[in-house]
Amino acid sequence: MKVLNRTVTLRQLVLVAVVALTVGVGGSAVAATVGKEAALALQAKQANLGTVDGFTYKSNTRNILPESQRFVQVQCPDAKHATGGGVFSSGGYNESTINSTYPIDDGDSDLTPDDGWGGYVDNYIADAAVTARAYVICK
Ligand SMILES: [Ca+2]
Ligand SMILES: [Ca+2]
Repeated sequence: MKVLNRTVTLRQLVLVAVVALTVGVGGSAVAATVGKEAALALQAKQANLGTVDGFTYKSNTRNILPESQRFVQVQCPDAKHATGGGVFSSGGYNESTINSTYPIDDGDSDLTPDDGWGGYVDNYIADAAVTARAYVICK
């Protein structure tokens, strides 16, 4: 067989195939590790920022992976209701946008969006995550 104007034996082809398979399996292992790290990075980081005059401030932070849109949300403590909130993104000009920000209903007995705050964040960066954070003020 001729490949790139060189005569290649069957044995050489098998060797190339084995190397390619090994690299492929190694690549899958690396991809699995990267996927696991990405999943860990995506885990929510909730923070209670304190209570003043009955108003409780909370935030929740998550990474928005490259070239993707994700929802970030934070819930009020039980028996408290959202009175306001917002969404932050660490991305700069032309790197990220806050697609939306609004009070959410988290599946309690009513349909009133009184349980927290959330929003969609877009990350346009090809090779880096941005940090998104939702804030809620609850009373
Ligand atoms: Ca509700
Ligand atoms: Ca509620």
